[in-house]
Amino acid sequence: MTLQYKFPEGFWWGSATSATQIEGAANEGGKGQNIWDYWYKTEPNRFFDNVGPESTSDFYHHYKEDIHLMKEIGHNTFRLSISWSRLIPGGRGEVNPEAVTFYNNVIDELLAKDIEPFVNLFHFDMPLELQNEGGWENREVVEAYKKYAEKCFRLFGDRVKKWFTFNEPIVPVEGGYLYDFHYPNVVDAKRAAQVAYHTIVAHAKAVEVFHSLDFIDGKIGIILNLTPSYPRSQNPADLRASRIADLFFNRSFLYPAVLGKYPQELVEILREHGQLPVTQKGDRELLLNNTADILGVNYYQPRRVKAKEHLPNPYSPFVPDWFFDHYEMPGRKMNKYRGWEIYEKGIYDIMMNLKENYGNIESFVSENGMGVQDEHRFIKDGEIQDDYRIEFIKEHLKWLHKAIEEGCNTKGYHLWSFMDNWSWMNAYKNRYGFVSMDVESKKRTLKKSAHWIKEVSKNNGF
Ligand code: BGP
Repeated sequence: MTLQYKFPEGFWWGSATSATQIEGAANEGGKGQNIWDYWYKTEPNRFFDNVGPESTSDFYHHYKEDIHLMKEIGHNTFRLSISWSRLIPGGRGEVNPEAVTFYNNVIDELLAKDIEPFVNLFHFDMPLELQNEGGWENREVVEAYKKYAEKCFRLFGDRVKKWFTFNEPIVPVEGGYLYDFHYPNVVDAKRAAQVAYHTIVAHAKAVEVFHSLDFIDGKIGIILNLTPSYPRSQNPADLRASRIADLFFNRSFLYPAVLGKYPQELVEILREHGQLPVTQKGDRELLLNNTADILGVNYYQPRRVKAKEHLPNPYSPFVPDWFFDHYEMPGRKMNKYRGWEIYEKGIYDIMMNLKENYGNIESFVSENGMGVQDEHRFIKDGEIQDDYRIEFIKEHLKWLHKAIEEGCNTKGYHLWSFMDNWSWMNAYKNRYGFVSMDVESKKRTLKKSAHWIKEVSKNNGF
């Protein structure tokens, strides 16, 4: 068979998930509470259809069946996250033996099926007790995280070779401290900056510990959601707006995680507006000496911006949007269900940027996907005919292929997500999986895209 898009030998085919979104068993197996368990209990009506994280996809009890399906559809890699509050209830102290057994079982089952586990340590799920101490605003929580990370490396590092410190660390900053879609629902840029800063310090500390353990021979990195920023026009005001959006939403994490320092322009803007976080002596060296070995790129949509039409009210709370307005490009392609623009070339632009400005760091697409509402409308002969998802993946893969041909150090593609899952405030509103999951019965059924990806993975291209 002649393949038009052939990927390099050993390309990582797989999908991504996170503990809170798939495990369920939120009150089982000795797990402690995290902010999602708590927020849902206190404000259930903020969640789509009032559905919370108690049972989700019940991976906790179905992991064998799920890993079997992963194998069935050609995965050679799979991303999961460890739930901090499951492994160490309360966030500090003794590990929970039932959690150790569970994660050992999952890792061993994956390896038995020749699926390499990619393990992420933090996916939005702060243990409640630590949030009550201030969460990432509190420097002591950074120390607790470092201990948790070390525990994970010691428990599972003999078998897990790809580690990630955080998934989308900017999201709890935006959601929790700027735009009200994560607990603790605060709007305060200075606190947001502190949270962002402490997250990066925590990342660097975990990298430092990881590299100090001589029995470890894997790699450690971070997963960032990158939204390439495109200006409305080439006029200087639009260009500046786009540059600042990029500064806040991409370079704020890319720079320190990959280059080990903050962009000077960001520091200056925050200083000018009185928003600089508190730092400690030695942090600068810590960041510089502990950059990521590998970068996961989550890409869903670009960010299109234009110059601000009205000056912000200087008495309103400072937010990054003071510097730009969002711009809806005429004729843009949309995922109308999720309300996100589809721009496949964005993946290529991200990878070329990593090649040119970030030392061509080893990377992979760690999330990309299409959330669709009421997918049962597309069932035919018992199977969801998600041709739109196949098209979506294919078009992104074409651009990824081009990036690789042009020398980008890109090693794989993970769909968000393996199966339909509980998605924070959106609960089950948008379905993302290769595998559909009946919320009531928890029955798993392959979608058309699952059969398609099986062929693509087998042939290493299409
Ligand atoms: C990413 C997160 C995932 C997942 C995905 C889809 O930002 O890493 O956890 O939620 O987005 O998001 P949504 O369900 O909001 O469409």
